[in-house]
Amino acid sequence: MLKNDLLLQALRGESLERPPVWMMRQAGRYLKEYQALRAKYDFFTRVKNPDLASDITIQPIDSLDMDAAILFSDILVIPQAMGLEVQMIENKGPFLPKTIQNKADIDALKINEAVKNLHFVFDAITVSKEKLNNRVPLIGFAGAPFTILCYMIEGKGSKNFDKAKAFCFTKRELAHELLQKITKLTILYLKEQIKSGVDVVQIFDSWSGLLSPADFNEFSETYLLQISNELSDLAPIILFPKGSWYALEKLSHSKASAIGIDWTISAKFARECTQNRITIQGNYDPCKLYQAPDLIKKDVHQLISDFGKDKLIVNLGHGILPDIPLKNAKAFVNAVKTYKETR
Ligand code: 1CP
Repeated sequence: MLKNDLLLQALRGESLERPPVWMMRQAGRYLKEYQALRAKYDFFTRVKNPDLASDITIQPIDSLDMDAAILFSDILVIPQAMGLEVQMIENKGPFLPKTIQNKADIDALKINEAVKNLHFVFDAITVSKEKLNNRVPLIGFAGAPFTILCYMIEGKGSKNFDKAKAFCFTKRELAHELLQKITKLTILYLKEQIKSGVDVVQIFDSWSGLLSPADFNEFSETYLLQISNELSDLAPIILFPKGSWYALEKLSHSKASAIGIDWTISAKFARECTQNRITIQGNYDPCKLYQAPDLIKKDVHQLISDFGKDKLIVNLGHGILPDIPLKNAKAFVNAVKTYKETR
């Protein structure tokens, strides 16, 4: 039994004294314990060694005491397991030397073998659960099919992912073939993560906000719904279609348990669109963590009042930045823990 299951309660929509809190990218570079391992081992060694990955997973729980851990891994293990080379270039980000261009490239992508190639993730989950010793729930994750397609076509990070979008619009059938293949593997992958012990799964659609509402329906939502329909009986799901404010209403009718939002969406708008049908996760601007701790505390209490304390998971609107002082990250977490309704 979990000692702290606030996150699971919030995902079930139960009324709580205060909402749970965790931070996207909480297992990462703003922690000196992480930097120490980063200096010794390259990125994919950290990801693929279950002992290292699980140590990094629990670092933020030990030092900041969040209400949930998220597995240290990356969304790009999926293209890698399907057979594409993925390099992580120091201080720059991912690079895929060979991108997907045509039908033969898509046909060559593996699915069944890919699940076997991902066993290091399932092992890291098992070891993380042991090290967490039931303190808090463990969140597993995957990239949304559209976001994974972005990297498979573009080959690296990009501001607008023009090539990836051009592929979708000019080679529509191939794009859907690729999205469907990624979806199939993602469902198998997340089922295996749940079997290995994750309590919740989050789907990161980091680039869905680059799409118009109609294109989002076609290239992203279709696949997010397939994933939620397949998994919702097995574990609660958090969908994070970053920037896709127009998707809130429709996704609030999906089988997901929560929707993550970024800071461009107001609490009022989010609650109006979703009518309390679903828990909201978010949405503090990660740049505001540069402010002094007392201002962070004031903002966080305001955020909770604006959304209401129930059906809320306090988080950032995107990942924590690498140079945020630890005391500021702590102020964020502690502000949630000291929140008391003043009515
Ligand atoms: O230490 C380092 O220098 C590597 C930085 C880093 C880290 C800490 C990368 C490279 N990935 C990660 C871990 C990671 N990635 C986690 C760990 C769990 C956590 O603490 O949250 C998660 C959930 C991810 C997911 C991820 N990877 C996303 C989706 C979330 C998001 O931020 O939008 C994306 C888009 C990636 C790709 C990726 N991996 C790494 C970088 C720098 C990037 C982004 C590249 C780009 O700008 O396009």
